[in-house]
Amino acid sequence: MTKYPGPALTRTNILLTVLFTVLLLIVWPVKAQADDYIVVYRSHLQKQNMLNRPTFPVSRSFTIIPAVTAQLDANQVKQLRANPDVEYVEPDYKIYALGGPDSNAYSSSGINALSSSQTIPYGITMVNAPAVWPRTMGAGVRVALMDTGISMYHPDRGNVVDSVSFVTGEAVEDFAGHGTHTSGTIAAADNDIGVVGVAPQADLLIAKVLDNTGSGQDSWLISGIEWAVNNNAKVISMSIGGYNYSAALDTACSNALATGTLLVAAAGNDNVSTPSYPAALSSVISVSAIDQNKNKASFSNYGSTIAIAAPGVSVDSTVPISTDTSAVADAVWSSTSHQSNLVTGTAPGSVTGQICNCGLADGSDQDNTCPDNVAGNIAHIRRGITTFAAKVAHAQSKGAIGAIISNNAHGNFNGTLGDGTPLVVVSISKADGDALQTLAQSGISGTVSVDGALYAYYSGTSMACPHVAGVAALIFSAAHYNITPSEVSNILFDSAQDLGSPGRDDIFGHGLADAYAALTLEKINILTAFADNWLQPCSSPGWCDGMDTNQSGSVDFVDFAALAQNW
Ligand SMILES: [Ca+2]
Ligand SMILES: [Ca+2]
Repeated sequence: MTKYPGPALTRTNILLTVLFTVLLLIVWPVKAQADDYIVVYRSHLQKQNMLNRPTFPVSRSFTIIPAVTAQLDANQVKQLRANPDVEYVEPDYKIYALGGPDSNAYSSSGINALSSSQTIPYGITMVNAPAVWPRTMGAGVRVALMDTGISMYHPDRGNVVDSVSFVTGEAVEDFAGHGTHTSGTIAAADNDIGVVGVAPQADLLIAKVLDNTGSGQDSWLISGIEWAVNNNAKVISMSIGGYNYSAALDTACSNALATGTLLVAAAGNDNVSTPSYPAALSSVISVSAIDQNKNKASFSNYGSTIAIAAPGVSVDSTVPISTDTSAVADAVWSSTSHQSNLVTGTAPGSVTGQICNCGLADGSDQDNTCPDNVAGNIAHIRRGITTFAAKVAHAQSKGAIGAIISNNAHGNFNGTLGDGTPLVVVSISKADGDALQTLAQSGISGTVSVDGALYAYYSGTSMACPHVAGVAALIFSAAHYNITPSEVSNILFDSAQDLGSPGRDDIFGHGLADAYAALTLEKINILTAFADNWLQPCSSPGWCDGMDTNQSGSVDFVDFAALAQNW
């Protein structure tokens, strides 16, 4: 065997190699690539032990599962996987909103302006919600929405009892549109405008777990589920999905179900049988989409995990005005319109009042503070120094109802608030601002308006999911005892309108969700339970906990009378 001698390792060669390597590191510093991971410990105690002496920077910590999230490089992942305290480490997968505007979403004139009447979208009727509204509109039931947030100052917004953003650097305010749309299908207000949701009196818990582009990560969703459970959500609606299975998300959903929360998710929009998560998890009700004719939506996923179907094609619901690119902003004074742009995050509508100079509205001195008479009037704010959000918040704190932000450089501009505002806010050019500044000194009134679509047609299994979440809320609300999530899902499935091949199938699951049939079945169930348990002792916690109204230890005629009163 011939050995080929390699180059001699002379001192000069070694030195050159070292120098070259150092040079390489200086010119191209090689940083180990770090990605987002979920690190799941064997117990909460073991997780806490690590947090007491962290060996890596933790970005999120959970209570619903013994886990944290962190940015880790391959070497750190390897070390953690070898750590006996760690059960597993998995990538923090991306998840996405599963619906969006139709091609003509905003073009229909009927939904653009606020009219003096309310229309019931076809899907609300198709799930038979109006038929049960005389009995319940979902009052007293908390439905948590895992989505892109909500347009907080939408005039047809449902009853939001609490909200939080789990998206770093983004407020709850929905600049995507998706979350406002799904929230409207669940609980848009029953009033004389726009649309109405399946359960318009339900209490909404808004968790922003998708950013303003509609994407998120499993860990953000887990944070949202944890928050929903801690805030006594009865239903969690997830119009979200991705094709990567996460054991951490699986455990979080199972734990949420075990604490009494029903979970519903969109099946996915790729017309495939591939399981999408969280929908395909065993603890989650997976919803496929149908159209106005109760046919499968062309895009809807299908397969063995589909549990139920609901309308998801061209669904009319609420959207933030700033998602309408043809929305029109206007600022009028001296009987003249001045070229204006809406400031993203503005409330829709039109306000009229005195225009008051607020300078930079940063509160730094008298010239840059809104005067007291701005209350109930319009603030004129100059651009510069601080954020539009801070300026508008200052004007709001002084009671302004609208704001005009004028440029500090030539021409017009587009601005964005970090959060939503109840004020109508537009921007104007520097030239118009300079003129307005002078006019406002001697007193002038004007009108600020933002007009555009507050409703739009969206399609996706994302639109089907909140129909089912709403029907579940109606069942919880109407139930005559402490009903459990598994009892609610059984009622949902057993009362669904069978579609397609007889019985459960892989396209429609158990069929179309039907609120009227569900509440009828709930009544039959309760009567059956009364008959089966009449005068029997309530030995263990169960259904008669909520039915034994006189706490006699069994269900009797007193309890039946109480039931009949609320029938
Ligand atoms: Ca309405
Ligand atoms: Ca069927």
